[in-house]
Amino acid sequence: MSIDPQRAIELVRQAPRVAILSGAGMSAESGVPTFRDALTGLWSNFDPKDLATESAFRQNPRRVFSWYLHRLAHVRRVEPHAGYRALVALERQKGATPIVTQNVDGLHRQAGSRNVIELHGSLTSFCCVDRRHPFPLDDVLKLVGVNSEELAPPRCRKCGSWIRPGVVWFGETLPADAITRAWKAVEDADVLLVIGTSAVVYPAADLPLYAKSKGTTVIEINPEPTSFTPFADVFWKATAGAALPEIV
Ligand code: BJW
Repeated sequence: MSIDPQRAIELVRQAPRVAILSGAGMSAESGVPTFRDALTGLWSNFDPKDLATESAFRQNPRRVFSWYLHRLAHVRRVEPHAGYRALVALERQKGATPIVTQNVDGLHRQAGSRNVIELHGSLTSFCCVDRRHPFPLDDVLKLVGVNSEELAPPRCRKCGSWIRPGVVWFGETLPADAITRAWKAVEDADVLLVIGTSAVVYPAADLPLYAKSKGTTVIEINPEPTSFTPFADVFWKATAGAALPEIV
């Protein structure tokens, strides 16, 4: 394993096809909290069992819905940083550069990346909890800023069940189409850049290992080592906002 950033830059420069796997660290410099960073991570203040499972939602829909509404309002105020813009430039240089993201904040698209695969859904999509009937974002946005600590979610107009965020909670399967596209993107790539993920949540955490098994070169960009680091071809100890602009 190399820790030389120049090696990473050279490998990306020479690769005809590059794919990206991003996690919460990608958005940290835009002001979106990660999940597992000590002190600042969302799970350092909240227990995922109370907020990121369907049973938590059914037990306390007000609490869970309000938490997601709060996060939606926050991500609507933030901007993609220079690292995001660098990935847009990389797509221009290389052609299709699939970005497989675990993030639900929509910042890759907002920056202008066109080939984004959202493994864990999106904070801007809503549906009902019983039958997954879609619910309009505009009707949810009307509730942002309503002065109430814990707001009841709206009801589905078709079946009357609660409206929930269109994200993937623990114990739920990932969207089949996103899975297929993500695994294909990694299979087709010469280099996979793994940016800002602790690589502990499955099945996303399998992707870098799958890439290695297919002979794809894997470069990890993260200020902290992860359990995947020993398997990376290059570990670039840096933030996304510092490293990615250097690559392009
Ligand atoms: C920087 C930085 C900077 C900081 N620049 N970097 C196999 C083994 C064990 C368990 C399982 C398994 N297969 C499935 C499971 C169960 C479970 C799981 O993985 N559990 C593990 C925690 C043990 N997986 C699931 O349940 C998944 N579903 C599934 O497998 O379905 C099949 C099934 C069904 C029924 C039964 C069994 C199987 C679904 C997972 C859904 C995850 N959902 C969440 C919430 C989404 C909604 C929301 O946003 O609220 O997704 S959890 C949370 O973790 C979120 C993230 O996408 C995900 C990954 O986190 P990520 O992105 O890695 O963030 P962090 O915070 O962990 O790491 C940040 C990193 O950034 C750190 O490394 C920092 O150092 C770094 N960083 N600043 C660059 N500036």
